[in-house]
Amino acid sequence: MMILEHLEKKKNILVVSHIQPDGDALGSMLAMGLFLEKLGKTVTMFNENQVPAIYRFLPQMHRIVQSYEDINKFDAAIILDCGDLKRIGEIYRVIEHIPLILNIDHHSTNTKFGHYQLINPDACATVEIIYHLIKEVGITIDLDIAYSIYTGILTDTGSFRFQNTNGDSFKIAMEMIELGVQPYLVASKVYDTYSLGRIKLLNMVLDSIELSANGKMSIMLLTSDMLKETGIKIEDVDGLINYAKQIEDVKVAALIQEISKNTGKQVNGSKGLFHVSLRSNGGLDVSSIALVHGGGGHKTAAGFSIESTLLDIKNEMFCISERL
Ligand SMILES: [Mn+2]
Repeated sequence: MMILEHLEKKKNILVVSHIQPDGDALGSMLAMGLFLEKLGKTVTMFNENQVPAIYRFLPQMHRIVQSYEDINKFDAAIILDCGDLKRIGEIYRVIEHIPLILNIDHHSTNTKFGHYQLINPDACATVEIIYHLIKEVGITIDLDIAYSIYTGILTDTGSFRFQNTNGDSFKIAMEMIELGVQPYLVASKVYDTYSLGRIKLLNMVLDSIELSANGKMSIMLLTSDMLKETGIKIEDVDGLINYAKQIEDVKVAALIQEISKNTGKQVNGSKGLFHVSLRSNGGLDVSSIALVHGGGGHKTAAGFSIESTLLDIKNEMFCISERL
C-alpha cells in the first residue's frame, strides 16, 4: 500500500520538519504541503524555527508558520526529514494527539516512529522521496514545488559534492530546471547572500578550529557569545562545519555548538547544553557516534545533543580521532 493512501479520509493535515531547518527540511515541507493541497487537503506547514534568511527566496515560504491553533484539529501529521521524533522540537510533546502520524525520511538511523513509515536511506534528500510520491500519484509539478525540490537536492548534496549525490540527484534537478527553476537564482541566494554578521561569524568559527594530534580530525566551536556579538540567529548558521572538513587530511570534522550555558562561568569549564555536528569523508560512520549519545543521522553527516563541558566533549572527539 502506498503511504499516502492512509490519508484518503483525512482532511486537515499538519506537515512538519526538524528544528533549525535546512534546505531539505523546508523544501520537503513545501513540496509535500503544496502537493497535498493539490489533492484537496487542508494543510498547515509548521516549523518551530523561522525560515533562515538564505531560504526566504523559496516561493510560498510564508506558508511555513511557527504556531498553530489547536493540535486536536489535525487528523493526520506528516513528519519529514527527521531521524527521530524529537527533532521536530517542543511540538513532539503534543503530537500524539494527532491520530495518524506518517514518517517520511532518508536518515539511515531513523527510529521508525509514527504509524507508517517511508524511509529510504539511498535517497539523497527527503525531497527526492517526495518527488517520487508526486510522480506515483501523477500530479503535475508546478514551479513552486519545483523550486522546493531543487533546493532540497542542491543543499542536501552540498551542491552535488557530498557522498549522497547520485544519478537521481542530477536527473531530478535537471527536470526541475526544465520546469523553470533558475539554478543561478537558487545558488546566489543560498550560497552568496550573507549578512556582514554571518561573514564575521565565519571568521570567528574558522579561528576556533583545532586539529587532533594526527591531523585527521578538526574541531570547530560556535558559542552563544559569537552569535550575540555578530547578531546572528541560531537558524542562520547552517553549513559552517563544511569549512572544518575541507582541511587536507581531515577525515572527520566536528562542530561543537553551545546551546545554553551556566552564565558567569568560563565556557571551557562549565557544564552546558551543546549540539555536536559531525561530518565524515565516509571512512568512519559518524551516525554510530551520534547514536551512542541519543542522536542520529547519516554515515557521513550526523549529530547529537549533550550536556557536558566543552573540555570533555573535545577530549571525547580527540579520542575518536585516534581511530582514524
Ligand atoms: Mn535531508
